[in-house]
Formats: sequence, structure tokens, C-alpha cells
Amino acid sequence: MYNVFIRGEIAMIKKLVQLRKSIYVLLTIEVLIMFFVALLMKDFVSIILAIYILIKNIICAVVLFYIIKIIADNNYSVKEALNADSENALIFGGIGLIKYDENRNIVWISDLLYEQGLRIVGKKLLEWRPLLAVLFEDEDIKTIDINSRKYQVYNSRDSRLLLLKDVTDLDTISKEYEDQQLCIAYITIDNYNDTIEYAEEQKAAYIQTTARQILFDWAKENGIILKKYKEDGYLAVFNERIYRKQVEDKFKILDTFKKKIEDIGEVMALSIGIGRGSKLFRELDEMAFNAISLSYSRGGDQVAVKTLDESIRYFGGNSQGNEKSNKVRARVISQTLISLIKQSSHVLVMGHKQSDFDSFGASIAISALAKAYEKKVNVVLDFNSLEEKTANVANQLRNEEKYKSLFVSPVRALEIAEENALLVVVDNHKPSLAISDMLLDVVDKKVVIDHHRRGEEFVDLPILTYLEPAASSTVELIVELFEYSKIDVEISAQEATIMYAGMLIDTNNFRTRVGARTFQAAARLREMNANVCEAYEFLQNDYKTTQEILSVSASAYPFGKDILIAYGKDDEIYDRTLLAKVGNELLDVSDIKAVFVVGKTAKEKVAISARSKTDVNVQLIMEELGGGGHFSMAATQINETDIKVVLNRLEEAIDHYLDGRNGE
Ligand SMILES: [Mn+2]
Repeated sequence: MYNVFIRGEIAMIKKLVQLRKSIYVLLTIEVLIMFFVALLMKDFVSIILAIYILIKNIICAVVLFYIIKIIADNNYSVKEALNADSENALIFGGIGLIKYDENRNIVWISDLLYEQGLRIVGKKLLEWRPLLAVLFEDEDIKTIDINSRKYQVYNSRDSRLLLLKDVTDLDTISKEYEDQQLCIAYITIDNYNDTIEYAEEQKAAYIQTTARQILFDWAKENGIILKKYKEDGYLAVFNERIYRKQVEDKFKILDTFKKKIEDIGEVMALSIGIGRGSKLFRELDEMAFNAISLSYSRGGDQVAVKTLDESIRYFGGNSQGNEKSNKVRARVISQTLISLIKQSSHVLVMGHKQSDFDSFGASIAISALAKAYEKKVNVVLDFNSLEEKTANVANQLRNEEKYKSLFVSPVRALEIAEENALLVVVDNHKPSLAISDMLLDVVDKKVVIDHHRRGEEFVDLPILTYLEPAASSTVELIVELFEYSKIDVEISAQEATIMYAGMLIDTNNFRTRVGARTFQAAARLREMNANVCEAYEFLQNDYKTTQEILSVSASAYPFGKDILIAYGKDDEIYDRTLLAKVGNELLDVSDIKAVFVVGKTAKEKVAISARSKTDVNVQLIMEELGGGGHFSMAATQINETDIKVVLNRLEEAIDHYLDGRNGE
């Protein structure tokens, strides 16, 4: 009954509107004729008559316009169309109705919408709300705003009727609910214990109160619950709304903290790990805890956020990790590693693809440690995947009796890996970079020793992880571990020289990322008769390489005031280490803080090697381009044939990083 009624009504309105048009025409013609007659007759009576007819017809037209408008606007209500109960039910349920014709013109709206002040009858539906177009394509329901209230709109296409449900309250409640979700954060103060340890009593107390005060002020200002749970550790509880504010602020607390501590002449920074997006408190706690380990192992002074089912997000990281002179940790790691070696029947050591001196030297160092404990040991080496100069040295060793049985190919390693084998992964922690990722699957017990900042990809379930991004090289870490061995580790002069070369390459000849412990390790290697001159010779460039370095360096152009970008030729393939060398050379230019070197490493692959001194976190910039690395040393590879395209993307990424850093 309802549909029939509406259809009849629409036809009627249409007829009325047409009729109105015809009447307008007639009225206009009448006026025109009257004035024409008056113009011909030029007598007083016909002029008066013409004016009279003009006024009368205008009044008629206006009255007619309003009558039909009123009829068309609200020709009848739901009550008339249905019955009083239905109308009440619809209003109570917050449901409005909009009727449209085959041309999608609105022909009728229900009382609820009319009372909301909606005057849309006669308009085209999609001109009124273009967003509703999707309701005629694939979607069933669309939410729109009408007079600052939210409506869910359902389109009943068969009866050309839109049903609108007022969901304003629901929407407000669900937003509020989301805002109130709990987040948990662990906060630690990096370098705290060392700072306190070496400060005199009074100063130590002052540092303690200052650090605590900064954190509690921040917590109070932001409505965060903060509890100290250990000397340098805090637990924070807050909600999503507060979290969002911190994200908007780009976690300003990191810089505030660092700056205020600097003002009192100390160096400390915060590491923050946040867990969010779960309703299980235990899960939140776990996520926050994992996040803080990540933040810490990436060098601290940053926030890692773990959201359920999402990848980790990082904020901050604008300072280079301070060396953590935590010798206690080194001792514990050393003892654990040695007991793991003792428990195993077979030790395998594996570095990364394109092994360099650090990877190779670290592998040899671990094999020496295993030998000291009389364990069967093998170093996994892929002679097809060695950095050029490391290959020169490795090929010499290969023929010596001592190493013939020590080095094994990845394939051989899979065959000989015993059930109770221990696999020590050195100088990398990503399966995709390991010489043999298959070996990682085959061996159960794995140890990771590395100095690279932790990325998301990681060796699956290692039983021991020693990740120390503050260390210059993996060799440095392992030489330090030797000190805590009860049995002397025998290292030949040749081996010590290779390890020394590893430190040279990773520190750019003791220029970057060197701490006191780097020199201590270097001194230990010298005591083991490392030949320093020979180590430098290992790394010398031949004529061709020197030429290439000079040609790429010559392309360098400044970007901003303290960044240099250099790039290779479009038709030349470069070795990745060559790009790194160019970077190291250019970093010596005065006032330059960061260097990016772009060059093709394959026909359809362009690599970027990035280096920095201070202030610029090249890791973040390379991560944006799909790569990774350290604060001061990072790289990426992009599938692309055109160097210019990569240069543009690089410049964008640098701008983005600089904007992000300055945009507070
Ligand atoms: Mn290394």
C-alpha cells in the first residue's frame, strides 16, 4: 500500500510542476500582449490596465510558486504514509527515509530528517551527497555527516529508498572506547649506572633527582602513570589518546631529557618500548618488553612501538649510541658462550655473504675459542661470496694444512652438521644475509654475535644473543670475550692481523665508531703479534680501484649545507665496497656531516652507501628506502635501472628525515 501511494504522489507532484510552468508562460504572454496594446493605443485606460495585469500576474506567479513548493517539499508525512506507530518507531530508532525517483532526484523525506532542517526534496541525490554514489555501485552501507550528526545510509535499490540510521552516539562511544585502550611502556635511562658510578656523592644525588624529575614532570603533564621499578627503569601506563599526542609531538621527551641532562654536564638518553593494540595486559607487557630490547639494541635514544599484528615503528634515534662500558655483560656472555661450546659436539661458525675482514676475522676468532676447548670446529665459507680483498687473503689460507679442514662450503656444512652442533653466527643477524640460511634451519642451537643495530628480521630463536651496536666491530666483541676464558686462546700472528684488518675496515681506520674498548681490543691483537703494516696492506687499493674511487668522488655535489651526494656512471657496474670507500673518503671533507654514494651494482640494481659523522642518522634514511645499518653507516639496494630516479628518491628521503627531525 505504501509503495503504491508514494508512486501516485510522485506523479502528482510532477504534473503540478509542469502545470506551474505552463501557467507562468500564459501569465507572461498576457502581460506582454497588454503592454503591446497599451503601446499602440497610447491611452490612459490601457496603460493602467496593463500595469494592473502586470501586478496581478506577479502576485499569481508568487502564490502559485509557494503553493506548489509547499506541496512538493513535504507533501505528506510518514504518519500519513504508514501509521502513527510506525512513525514513532522510526523516530525513536533514529531512522530517516529518503525516497528518490528513477533519475535519482529526491522526491520525499521523512519527518525525522525534515525536523533536522533538511530541505532537499527536488534536488539531485548525488549533487546533495556525492559520497553516496558508492551505494549505487558495490557498497551496501555508507556513513555520512548531516548537520554534525553521523548517519549510516543503506540503499534499498528495488524500492528506491535510502534508510538512514543515526549512529552519532555509537560513533562517539566507540571513539571514546578506542581512546581509552591501555598502552604499556618500559622506559630505561641509558648510561645511567655508569654516570652515577663515576660521579661524586653530591653530584650523583643531583643527577638522580634531575633525571627522575624530568620524567615525572613529563608524566604529570601528559596524565601518564609512571612507576620506577629499578634504578634506571620505569614502567608507564597510559591510554591511546595520550599515545597519539606523543606521536604528534614526535616523542619530544627524548630530546627534552637529553638536553636537560646535557645542561647539567652529563650524557644520558632514554630508551622507550611501547606495547599497544591488545586487550590482554600480559600481551601488552610482553610487546612493550620486546620493544624496549629493540630500542636498546638499536643504540637507544629512541622509541620502539609494537602494535599487535603490525610491524615495529621507531621514533627518534637522533644521537649516536654511547659506548656502554658494561664489562659485566661481556663476562656473562663469555661464560655462557663457553659453556655452550663445551656442551656441544661440534661448533660451526658462519659470517655473512660477501664476507669482509670483520666477518672472516670474527669467524676465525670463534674457531680459535672452540679449539681452545678442544671442540671439533668448522668455519662456513663461500669462496664465491667474499669481498675482493678478503678473498685474496682467504685463498692464501685455504692451501695451508691448518685451514684445509677448517673451512667448509655451505653445502658441506649441511652434510656434516651434527645433531648436537652449535652454530655461531657472527657479524650479522639476518637469515637473508647469512652465508647459508639453510644451515640456520638445520641447526637447533644458535648463537648470534653482532655489532649491527637490530633490524626486524632476526635469526629464529637463538639460545644466546650478543648484540652490541656500540661496539666498532664483531672482532672487538670477540677479542673482549677471550679475556674471560679460563683457558688461553691461541691466535697466530696471521690470524691476529686478519682480525686487526677487520677492525680497520669497520672503523674506517679508527676514525668512526671507536670507543675506549675498541683500542683495548686493538691493543690485545697487537699483543697477539698482529702485523699492523700488513693489515693496512690487506686493505690497499690497486690502481684500477683508485681510479674508480676518484671518478665517483668527482661527481659529488652538496645537498643542503652539510651533506654530499656522489653517484656513479649509468653504464658502469660498481662493487658495493667501492661505493663505501668513496663514502669514507668524502666524509673527510671538512664541515660535511653525511655522505651518500649512489651507484649501480648490477644491471637493474642501484645501491646507496651512506656514511655520517654526527647529527645525521643515516640508518633511518636508508630504512626509508628499504635498507638498514647503523646510525653512522648504512646502505640499501633498489631495483632500478636509472640512477637519476634513485637520486630523486634519496633526496626526498633526506628531506623527509630532516623535516621530521626539525619539525617539532
Ligand atoms: Mn662488521
